[in-house]
Amino acid sequence: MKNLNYEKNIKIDEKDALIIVDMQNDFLPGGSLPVEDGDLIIEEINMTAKKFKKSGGFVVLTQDWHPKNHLSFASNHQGRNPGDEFMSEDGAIGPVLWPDHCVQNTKGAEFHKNLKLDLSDKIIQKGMNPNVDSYSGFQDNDKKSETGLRDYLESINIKRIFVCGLALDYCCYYTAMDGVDFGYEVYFLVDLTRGIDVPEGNIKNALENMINKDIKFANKVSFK
Ligand code: VGL
Ligand code: ZN
Repeated sequence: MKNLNYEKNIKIDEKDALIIVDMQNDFLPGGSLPVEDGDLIIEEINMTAKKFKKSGGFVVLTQDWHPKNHLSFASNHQGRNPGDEFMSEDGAIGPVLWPDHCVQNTKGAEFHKNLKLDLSDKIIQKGMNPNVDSYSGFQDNDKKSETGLRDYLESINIKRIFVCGLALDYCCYYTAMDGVDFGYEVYFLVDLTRGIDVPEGNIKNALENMINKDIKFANKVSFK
């Protein structure tokens, strides 16, 4: 893989939005679908959110918000286990089945207690249709319905989005890719994500696809 090239001297203004993806208990250590070291990015995400607010930018949280009967859960398929390969024809579910996670109104679906919710301007929930998963913060996996994120960003005249949170190779990745398709200049905050890497090699693939999509990469030292 090519080395990631980090942008420098980014100055945040009122046309910029930080998209903090799925920083929920179930994706953090101790949760049902924990992303390794996911907790290590919380403080830096808070600092970055503060920077956006101070500079006139916006902060959006996404929240995975599934009904109990969601078909991405292995428990809703006879004889299947979390991690089993599963791909529905229209891409609505897959490429693997998950443990039950982020079930509506459970502790696991709540944002981590250390995440500074008062810095956020908007919460976008996704994954409510039991038959379709929604990795992207913008739309369902089958691309048939949107979450409201695009409408919100349009209403406040956002031109650039900065993606961070969990997980790098699922919800962050799909959010970033859709961001490009929906006309935004997209920055991926690599330090402020952690990945699942299921199936193996998934993180590498995601990064390569984002490079090829002309998504820009940023880290701690990228901001002015
Ligand atoms: C996610 C798998 C299932 C994520 C959500 O937030 O990356 N991954 N649901
Ligand atoms: Zn989910």
